[in-house]
Amino acid sequence: MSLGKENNGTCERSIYVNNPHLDYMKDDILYHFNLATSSHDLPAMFGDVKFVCVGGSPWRMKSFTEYIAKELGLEDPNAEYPNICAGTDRFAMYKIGPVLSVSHGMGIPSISIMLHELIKLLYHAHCTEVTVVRIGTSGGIGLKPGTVVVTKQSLDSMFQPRFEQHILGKPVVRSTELDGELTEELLQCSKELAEFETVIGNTMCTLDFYEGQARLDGAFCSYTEEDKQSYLAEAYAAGVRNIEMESSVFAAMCKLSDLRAAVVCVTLLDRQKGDQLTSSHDVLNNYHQRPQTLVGHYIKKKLNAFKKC
Ligand code: R2B
Ligand code: URA
Repeated sequence: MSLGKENNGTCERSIYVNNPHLDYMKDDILYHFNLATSSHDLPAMFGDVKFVCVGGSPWRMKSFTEYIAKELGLEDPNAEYPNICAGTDRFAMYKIGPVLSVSHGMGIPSISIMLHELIKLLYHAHCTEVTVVRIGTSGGIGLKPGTVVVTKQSLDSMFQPRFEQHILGKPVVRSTELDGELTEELLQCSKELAEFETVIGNTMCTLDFYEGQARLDGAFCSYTEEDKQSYLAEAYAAGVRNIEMESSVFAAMCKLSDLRAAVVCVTLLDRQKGDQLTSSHDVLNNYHQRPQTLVGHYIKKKLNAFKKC
């Protein structure tokens, strides 16, 4: 499918998939969503989607849907929000109006499977003008816990803005560039809300929570506190303000499919001060809601602007 689709004389931004084999498939089974083109009317189910929010936990993605329903005035006290992916426990998916909310589990392999199927779903549903935001948690560097970071660039563990994957046994490097305008719009939303600190910064994406993030509290550790601190200082000098585990492949895959994308993660602790998550359940819960609140405000603002057009 081509990049832009002519529609009533206007060029709408479509979802781009780059796979000639898809054209020859009679059915496309989105196995981890328990959906398929032959058994589900994907355009009817998802054709109106304009915003997709993805996050690690199924529970949090359901709570995001409940929150956004209230914010958009689409709440129905008698309605349950059914998990569209019921029938599989791999991922959970909820929809309210033009907002789709999908869980992706932890780490690059898990989110990458979800994104392949999500991108095909949006493509089969003929969606246009879709914005995708990952809302999540992270460890901060030099920031007060609870600060929200909107990612400027997703960097690998050597502080390069790239995502490397092996395809047919060969390394393929992809760009992790995100949408600069969307990043700035999200920062502006945070200023309007004035509820918590938000910064724009680079995000380091790692393959592991423990050794990959220079923690001293894993089952194995072959470095000293000084080694850890000097690595985190190097990261800070490269503009890294937080560390998480999915942003690189998220940025790379959204860029390949021409999806407007952003990453918004709250920092749960300052990694220069420790490794363990010692804050109370209530404090962590409050932090978890911050990316949701920010993205909720952004969606509401955009939808109000659409209505005025
Ligand atoms: C943030 O938090 C998770 C690890 O606790 C991981 O999915 C991530 O990116
Ligand atoms: N998620 C991460 O990946 N790292 C942290 O330190 C906290 C949350």
